[in-house]
Amino acid sequence: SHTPAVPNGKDHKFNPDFTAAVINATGPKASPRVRQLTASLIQHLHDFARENELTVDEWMEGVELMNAAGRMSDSKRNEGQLLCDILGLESLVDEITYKLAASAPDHPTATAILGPFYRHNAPLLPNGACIVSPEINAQGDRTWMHGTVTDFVTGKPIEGAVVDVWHTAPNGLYEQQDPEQPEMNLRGRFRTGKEGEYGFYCLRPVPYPIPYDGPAGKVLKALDRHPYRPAHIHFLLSAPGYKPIVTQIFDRQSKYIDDDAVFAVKDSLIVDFVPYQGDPKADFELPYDFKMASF
Ligand code: MBD
Ligand code: FE
Repeated sequence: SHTPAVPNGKDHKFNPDFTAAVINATGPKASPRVRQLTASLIQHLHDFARENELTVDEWMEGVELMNAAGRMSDSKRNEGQLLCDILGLESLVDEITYKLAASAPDHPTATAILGPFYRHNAPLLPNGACIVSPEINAQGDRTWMHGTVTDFVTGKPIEGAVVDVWHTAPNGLYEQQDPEQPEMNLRGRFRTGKEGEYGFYCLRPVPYPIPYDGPAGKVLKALDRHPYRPAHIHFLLSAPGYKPIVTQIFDRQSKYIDDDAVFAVKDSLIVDFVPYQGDPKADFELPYDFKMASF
């Protein structure tokens, strides 16, 4: 009868041969990329367990953490992503994915992580519209944000680019976390005009804690870390013929600008809100130009 090879038959799982056998269990139809990624993942996971002499109880705690994150991973509570964020993984893969774009001379707008609170199909609004519900607009620092979207090589305006924006209310909650806010509050999509121009009213955001009453919070607590993010506004830019840009901008004056719980701040994305006199609808002005790279 067939004698099973390592890994099924031998009592020496500490042996690196065991890891090789697990990796080699991958079949011939696995795609090269899947083969490469899983081989590396298995290697690192096994090394991690060996180096730390991981116990069954400790491993099971990790499993339960992932299961708990999974149970919360609806659109309102994307804890799988949040766990990655507090471990710096989303920021790292953002950097790896976009490092070439960011190192080009006079580079396009830097990227930053998407985060767990993006929603598709934010309302398409005309330039000059306000993304804040009237009730909440009265509670915050009203801001006129405006600028252009241009091609970073030619400097030419990009007409018809879509600026998709989202940020939190003054209570630190995104609209989908907060039953008091109207649907799609503090979200909008704006299309640039002939000169690449866009403009909308929003609020000057505030620093706030990421959700810390779930698995991510448990990890932060165990690590003696705080859950706060500096004040930020999210963007997803897209335009025909151009690489989409996922990014955030950060308020220079905000607490936690140097200590973001999810490690997303980049110097080139730090902005200044300017006290604004010229407009009865705004307390601050925020000029900001985006630069995109063509495919
Ligand atoms: C956020 O608001 C956010 O932007 C990220 C990246 C993670 C958690 C909460
Ligand atoms: Fe955010």
